[in-house]
Amino acid sequence: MRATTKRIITAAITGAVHVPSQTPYLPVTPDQIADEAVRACLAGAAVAHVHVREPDTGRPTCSTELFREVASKIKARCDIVLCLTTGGGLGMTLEERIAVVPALRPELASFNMGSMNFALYPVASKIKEFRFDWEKPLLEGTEDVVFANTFKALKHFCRTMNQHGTKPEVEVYDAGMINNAAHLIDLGILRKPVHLQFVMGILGGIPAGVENLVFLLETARRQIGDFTWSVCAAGQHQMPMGTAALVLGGHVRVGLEDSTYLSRGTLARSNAEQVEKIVRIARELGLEPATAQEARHILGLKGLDKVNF
Ligand code: KMH
Ligand code: ZN
Repeated sequence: MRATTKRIITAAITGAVHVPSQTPYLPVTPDQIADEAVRACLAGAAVAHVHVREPDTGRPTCSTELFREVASKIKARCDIVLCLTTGGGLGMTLEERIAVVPALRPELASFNMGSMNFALYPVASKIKEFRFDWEKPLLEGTEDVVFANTFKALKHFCRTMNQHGTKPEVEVYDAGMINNAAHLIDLGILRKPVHLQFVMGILGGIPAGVENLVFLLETARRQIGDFTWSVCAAGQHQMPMGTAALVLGGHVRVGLEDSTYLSRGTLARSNAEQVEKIVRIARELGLEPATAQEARHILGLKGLDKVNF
């Protein structure tokens, strides 16, 4: 069989990792987040991974009202697949994080496959001036934070997604999380075919690197069998690891959630700029960005007519 040349490009629009003081281009208000997602779609993204922030301060939140506002604004303007976060942000409870799934019944939602240190504190000392008083304590506090996703929580999140027809996008930050996913598959809770997002280069997770990506892929093939997969990598690793994913037959995520830069020393002015760059790279490799409809087919999603926003 001929391998498909279509690759799903996800744009992770704003996240909960970066703070507004790192870049003036980080979208914060519902209109900014929606505009960025629509522009990313026009540039070739088939999926927008969405977090929301308090409009006045840029602080990450998981308000279902804000999610609804953003999601409906995007849906009114384009057919991009929305992958809503259930990772949320630091300090959010499990119930707060999962609430968006029953409320909006999205096609796709992130599903963080285990607990880990999730450390952002080295960034704090690099920021000269903070615009908001929540930013420094939040970054520094990650020296003593565990991003908790116990098996009990994983089962609850996955069952909730199953109940609402939301496909889990399995976020894998390290090899042990593949083991966790295989366990949930064995229990019949996580349904195949699974979609894995390998998240590389987080302090607390696996370092970014081609050898490590190959190791994750081989481990997943042994443990899970067939699956679809994508790569996102933090900071300077974003484009090189995205390119490696394309070469190895995977899909790719870019976006300001993972890197505020377009290239060394140059801030990305929008998510669309990063999408355009990875589209250029893909085309040089003889690959084409999948449309949102093609992404729905590849991932086996329920369709935009079945969401609740
Ligand atoms: N922030 C990324 C490192 C989520 O939103 O659930 C991973 C992520 C997880 O996107
Ligand atoms: Zn995210």
